[in-house]
Amino acid sequence: MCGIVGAVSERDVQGILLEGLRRLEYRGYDSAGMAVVNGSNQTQRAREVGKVAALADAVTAHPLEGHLGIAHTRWATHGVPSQVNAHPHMSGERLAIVHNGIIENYQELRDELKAEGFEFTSQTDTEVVAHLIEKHYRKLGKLYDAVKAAITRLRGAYALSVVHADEPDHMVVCREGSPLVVGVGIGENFIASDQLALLPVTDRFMFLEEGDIADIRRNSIEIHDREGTPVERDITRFEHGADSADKGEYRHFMLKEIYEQPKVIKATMEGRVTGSRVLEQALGTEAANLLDNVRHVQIIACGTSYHAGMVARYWIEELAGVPCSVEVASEFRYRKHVIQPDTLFLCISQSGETADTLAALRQAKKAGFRAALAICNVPGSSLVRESDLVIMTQAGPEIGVASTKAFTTQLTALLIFTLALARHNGLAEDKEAEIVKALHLVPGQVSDILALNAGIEEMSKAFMDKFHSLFLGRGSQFPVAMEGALKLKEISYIHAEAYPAGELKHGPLALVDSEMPVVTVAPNNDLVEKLKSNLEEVRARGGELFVFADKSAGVQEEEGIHVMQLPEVHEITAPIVYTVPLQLLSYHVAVLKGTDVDQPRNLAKSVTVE
Ligand code: HGA
Repeated sequence: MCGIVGAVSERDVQGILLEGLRRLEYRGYDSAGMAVVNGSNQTQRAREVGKVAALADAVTAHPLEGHLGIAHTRWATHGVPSQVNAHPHMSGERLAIVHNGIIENYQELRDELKAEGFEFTSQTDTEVVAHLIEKHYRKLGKLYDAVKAAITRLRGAYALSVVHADEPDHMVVCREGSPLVVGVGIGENFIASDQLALLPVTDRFMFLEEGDIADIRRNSIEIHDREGTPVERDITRFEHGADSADKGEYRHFMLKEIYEQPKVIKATMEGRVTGSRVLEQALGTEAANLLDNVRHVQIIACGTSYHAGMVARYWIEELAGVPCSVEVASEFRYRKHVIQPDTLFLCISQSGETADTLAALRQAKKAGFRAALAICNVPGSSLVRESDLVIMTQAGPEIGVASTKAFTTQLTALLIFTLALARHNGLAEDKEAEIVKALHLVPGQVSDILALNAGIEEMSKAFMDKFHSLFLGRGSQFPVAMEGALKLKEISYIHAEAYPAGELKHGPLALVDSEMPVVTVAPNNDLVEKLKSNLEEVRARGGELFVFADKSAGVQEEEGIHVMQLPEVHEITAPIVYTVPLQLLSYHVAVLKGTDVDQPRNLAKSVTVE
């Protein structure tokens, strides 16, 4: 999603803005621009199509000099990537604005403002906000009051930064549904979508909260919350390097990445959902048109991403009522397949360079699929460049070879996609709201699971001397069981097999004895009673069960059944939450066995070979 950066300083801000944009380029790179209020109190603007380098060339040739400025790198949602649609947008010659997000009611506002005489030069939703603020500015005479009044009319998601040449000593910023951080300097202050943009100029940050509006000056930062109450937000210091290439306080990258999940799941939702709705344009300018015409979804992926695709199949068929097939890329690419008309090709890869997935995508593009959608974690990767639509997961760099946060953010992105598709296929508004609300609870629920770490570590001791294990799940928890088994195999080298619980008596039950631990995930859904019978089948054969169960599911700790009670979770979002204890279980088993957790034998990250 787009990146914004802003600065108010005693020094010239052009260089700060450009460097900030370079660092934000992973968030969008179809065009870039900046606006600077110069020494003669004029707003000057430069905008270029393409990467930040094109803007850098333009402003090197014709510098924008001044002490107050805002800048933007765009990933279009409304209006094609072009110079006129690039940010900053202006109303008149003096007010400029950058925006990250989507204004859902932009058409209604645009009609209204047009009728009042405002002239539009772009197709974006953002320009509407520029004119709306200008309209209030003419009445109220203060930029802060104008922004405050204007945002009461906005529906959707936004982070905004606004400057006006009549008030050359400050910018006004606000956020609702899209990220915004204030960088605190000495005699200068900054704002950006992501603190990484500002690391060359400060290491002190204030994270604005939903509904906050802030007045940013060289020597002051004044913040009001949604109710208009003055508030202080804590200043946190960025630990250099702690965020990605450094394990920080953690013993392994994998553990650090497991613990990052609440934050990155939230980041993957940002700008894509409101409190009760999915913003489908966050999937791209062409999303609405495309989703209207999708009659079938073909998911292709490898490894952990394949398991994410398998969960999505349950969601897509249940919520959107659209048939969905899932296949591993290395199989799909080497067989003849029949393509149903109007099939969306959906490929999932953490790195965006997975050789088999890429090859399948390239084939698919020739084979007559309606369009290709990629779910990916690495901006600028081949998969991202070659797909028609992209949903970036915001997991950040994943260093541990065994994927953890990439998986749960893929699930988050897939659920958002499913809801957008489902809306085009008749999903009721209240059902969408129920699921979006449940999705908002996921980061907190994952934190609750992380708090159970010590108990899971204790449980892991029972696996240390075992050679085999079974993982069981039903419905959308079956792929979660598969992912749990894969984690255990990858890092502890214990043979683990996943089965749909109902398949147990069709073969694998023959393997069950006291040497074969059986791990089961049991959320409280309509399959839980059936699952309980499956557990009895195991117990009757002397098998030892390790059950991760919703505390309201009624699974009791007994001889041979170890139960870890988990918080109550909505049935649809349960696969995201239930993955986490299985990650922790594998992690602790691997640590006890002394394997190389982050770089397990024979494996590599980003599988760029067949
Ligand atoms: N809706 C605005 C901003 C898009 C955005 O935030 N993308 O990530 C536009 O289309 O310009």
